[in-house]
Amino acid sequence: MSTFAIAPEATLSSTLPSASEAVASHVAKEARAGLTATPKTLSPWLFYDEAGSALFEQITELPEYYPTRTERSIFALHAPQILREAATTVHKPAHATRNGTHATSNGTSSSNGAAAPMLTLIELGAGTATKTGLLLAEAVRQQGSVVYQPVDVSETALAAARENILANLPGVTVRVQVADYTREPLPLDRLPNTRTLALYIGSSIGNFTPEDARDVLRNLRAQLLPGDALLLGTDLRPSGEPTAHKTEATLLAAYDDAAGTTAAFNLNVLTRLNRDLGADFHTEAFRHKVFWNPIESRIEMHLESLIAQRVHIPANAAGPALTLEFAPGETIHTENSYKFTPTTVASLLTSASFTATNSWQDPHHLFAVTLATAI
Ligand code: AVJ
Repeated sequence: MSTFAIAPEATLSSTLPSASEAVASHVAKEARAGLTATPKTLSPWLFYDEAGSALFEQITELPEYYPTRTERSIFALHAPQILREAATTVHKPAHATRNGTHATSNGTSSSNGAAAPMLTLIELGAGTATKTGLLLAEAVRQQGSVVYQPVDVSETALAAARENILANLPGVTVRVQVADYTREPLPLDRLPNTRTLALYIGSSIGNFTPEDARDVLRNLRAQLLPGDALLLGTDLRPSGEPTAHKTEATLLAAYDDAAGTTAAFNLNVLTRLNRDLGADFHTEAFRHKVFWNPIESRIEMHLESLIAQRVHIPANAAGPALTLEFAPGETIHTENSYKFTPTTVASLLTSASFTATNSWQDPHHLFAVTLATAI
């Protein structure tokens, strides 16, 4: 053991704004814009400070929160087919005949005898990449090795992803990229005879309005070549059929669990603003509120003010001090989680110059994983 250690901080430059300072001013700007709007809103990315990220991890293990484990079960069952098709699907022009054996399939596997291209995987909003392991392991099985490029705003999540993959998945080369995939370009490393498979899983796309979702996919599409693939995970809306396993109640329970973890996750955003901005929210004067909006096809999460109250935010880099007035029952809209049908997934993909070639659902039609080709 060494007798002395250098503090890691000693290696950091003090002349440039640190990543955390950049985040802090982004928080200040976002909170100011959202809380001075009518109705009041806060962007869901504000949930994910350290405590919020830990609470989200807990949510993914709740009995009521089916999306994570359901998507994982789809990968566990279909990873071989998903990766094979991602590597070999040839986009056929829309007028090509198909025999209708798969209603959602309009691509075919190549049969020209040429070696399938190597897939390089990129993942948008990778986080700690826990679910991606099944796909990476299968990619290594099929092609011997794989380059994996996780993109996320969280440097610490990416570091955890890299450690976890290096320790558990030989054959995977990890190239992390710290970026906000909703706004920044995604520089891809492209080697000869490779095809990119972009992963956008976990129904993360569900946080965006249809227009913003289209723009996120267009930003991705701009970095891809025709023939590259996208694997999109989407939560499904209840079909409304009387025998359906998935109902509005299934959705409401997933976002308002008995243990109160989702409530804590939602309320934590106020604790974060108290800490990061010196605001004085009384979290016990707000309650977690969830409802299904069938017109917009989304779950909405709000924080409802239980009383008439004022909240102060001191002056900061984003502007002067603020006093926020809350009427009893007034809410802050903190999250939308859009729910899809195979048709709305396909048209979203089309609007961003992708075409769906196949999709997989769990037996209860809770969740869908759709493979698409860049056209
Ligand atoms: C991470 C956006 C997919 O919408 O289900 C979970 C976030 N919010 N419980 C979702 C979330 C409340 C989650 N996404």
